[in-house]
Amino acid sequence: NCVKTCCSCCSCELHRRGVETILKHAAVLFEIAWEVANKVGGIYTVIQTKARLTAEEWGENYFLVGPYVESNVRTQVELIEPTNPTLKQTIDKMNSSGCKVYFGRWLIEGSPYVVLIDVAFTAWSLDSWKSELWDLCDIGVPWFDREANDAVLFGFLTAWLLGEFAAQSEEPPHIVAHFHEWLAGLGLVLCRHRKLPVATVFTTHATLLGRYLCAGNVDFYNNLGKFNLDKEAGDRQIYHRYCLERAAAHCAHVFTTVSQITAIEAEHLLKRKPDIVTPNGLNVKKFSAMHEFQNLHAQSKNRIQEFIRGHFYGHLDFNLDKCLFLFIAGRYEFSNKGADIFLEALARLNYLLRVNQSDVTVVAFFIMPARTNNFNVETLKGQAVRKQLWDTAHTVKERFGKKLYESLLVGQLPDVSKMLDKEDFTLMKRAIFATQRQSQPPVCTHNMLDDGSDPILNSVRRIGLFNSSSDRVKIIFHPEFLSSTSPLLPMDYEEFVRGCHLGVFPSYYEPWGYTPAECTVMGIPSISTNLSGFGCFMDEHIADPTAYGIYILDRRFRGVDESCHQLTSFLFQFCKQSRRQRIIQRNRTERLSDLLDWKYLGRYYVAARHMALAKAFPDFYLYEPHEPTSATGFRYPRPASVPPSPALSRHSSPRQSEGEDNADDDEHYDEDLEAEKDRVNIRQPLNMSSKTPLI
Ligand code: G6P
Ligand code: 1S3
Repeated sequence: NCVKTCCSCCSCELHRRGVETILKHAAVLFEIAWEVANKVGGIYTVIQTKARLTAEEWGENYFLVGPYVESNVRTQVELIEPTNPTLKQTIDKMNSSGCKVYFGRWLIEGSPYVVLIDVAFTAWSLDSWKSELWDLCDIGVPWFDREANDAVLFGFLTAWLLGEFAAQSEEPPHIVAHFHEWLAGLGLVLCRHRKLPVATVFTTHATLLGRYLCAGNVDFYNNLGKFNLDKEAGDRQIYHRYCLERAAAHCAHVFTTVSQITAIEAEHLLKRKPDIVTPNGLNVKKFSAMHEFQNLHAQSKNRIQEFIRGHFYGHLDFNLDKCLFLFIAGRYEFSNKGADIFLEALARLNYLLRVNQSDVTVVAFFIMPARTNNFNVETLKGQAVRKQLWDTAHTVKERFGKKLYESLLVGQLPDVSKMLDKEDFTLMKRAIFATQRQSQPPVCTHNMLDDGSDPILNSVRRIGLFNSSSDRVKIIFHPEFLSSTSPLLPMDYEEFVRGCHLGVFPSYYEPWGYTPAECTVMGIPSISTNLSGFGCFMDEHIADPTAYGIYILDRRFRGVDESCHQLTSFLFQFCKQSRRQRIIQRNRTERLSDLLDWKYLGRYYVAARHMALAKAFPDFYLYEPHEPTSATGFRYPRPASVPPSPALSRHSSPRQSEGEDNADDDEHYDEDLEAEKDRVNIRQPLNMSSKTPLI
């Protein structure tokens, strides 16, 4: 009966036989996370994008388990009767015992089944479950920590669900339960304590202590092994959460995390070395025409330019065609996400562009949600003025066209001097007068509630980048996530990213970092760091990341000032590129998408599950990882088609000749053809690497 189950390659004989064994034993997979059908943060993206692949692999035997949140269910979930008879009995039994458990299909790609548990409905059990938790493992959860209370309820309820499912099954079932993050971790601890027939996997997407320590002023990476963990957790009032996280990591058959850097962090802070690194993927959309994403860039850029026309009305003394859009986006953790050094580097870039008399203007967007009191008047006025100018131009054009038409109708060429009359000029003058303004274009688009203490605004005040005419670097802080229904910048995040030139994510604490990954699959270059999971992953898999538009900032072996200097140099080099070089670079960036596709990265999840099955059911499964050798390590080569780095093909001066910068846009299609030659087939099993992800 015993079948060897291979590791991570998805296509070898061992893998095939492993999958057959899972099918034969009708193994069932439950994936449990607080962010199932519940968008809170990055874990939602992991679960939501991965669902299709996992549903394809496990079919009817795949169930996601999350909290029931009515507003989410109304918009994202179709509630149905449970399809699996055992699960139906389980849910019926729980519901008749005072729980509220729902079953449905999550309306996302792959339409996976979801089991949603209303934790509030069972809040009456909180005290007894907390005391059971205390008796079991001395973890006391304070009454005021709402999130931890939810974690207790969710943990007991998921363990109940799995236990009931096992009890209802006729044959001893083979269950795999994959738990994400500390909020779901207690369910795993209880499964092990109750000795349920469940193969458990625990994935942490960051460590609690790591996040808290980095947010303070701590030299985190140089002191990883030196922290007094209990004390640090206690000082931050997260000791109970920390205990739940650590217990889950230790009880799991298989412990995983999202990157090598977080694996090292986990080893020190949770005292368990992860068994496998499971990097985060995305669903990569492939266009039938390879240059389609370039067209999308141009379209979205036009829309951002429109916004800029309004925002800078009265101060549009720079050439929009030579304007580069940079952005940083994400959770507002000022120093963890590197907004601090980005601002400093922008100040230095401003100086460099000015002394080099560059004709490039940089607009840097900060998209980080903060507490606000809606848009400010000045920002809204800018868009209204732009609209008025547009309407005026349109009206005059209509009147002009009518006169022209009438003249042609009577067989005469128009008298050009009479085409615009006094009324037209009055209209136009009025519109131009409306664009006069006394103030500078605002840095912030909203009324901030904490204006005086806001870290971005305070840095802007310190470095003095107030969008004045002499500045070559302009700043726009949009303290709210983007939305296509916004009256100001009506674009969703994806459209906005496509329209920008460079994403800048110089994070200090970033277990993975979806933002630069999203840029990559859309063909937009980005800056990340060697302290982010994404940056380290790309560095390992690409021979010359910079040539592909993946700039990796060194924040590990350099001081803050040096990192800032390097960031400035990346930005300045980027500003020196011609349009043609940017187009070539975008083509190369987009070529890396396959590397970030779940179709490739999903295999590490497969490996984790197989490993857990082999540990929990050793009579049925055997896990045999490939020996890592340097020959099996996968690496994108330097691009062969053109000089490897735009830096090498750049001009010695920041001023490009007009001809060069206006290079025929069609030229990038030649590069598209070259791209096919360079494209690396990462689906070939030969290139499958267990080198990095398997620690
Ligand atoms: C894409 C479009 C081109 C456009 C170019 C602008 O490649 O297909 O038509 O000229 O983007 O690139 P830029 O880097 O200047 O925004
Ligand atoms: C975490 O979310 P965050 O932005 O708080 O999980 C994400 C998904 O694994 C990860 O990409 C990110 O780096 C972590 O920090």
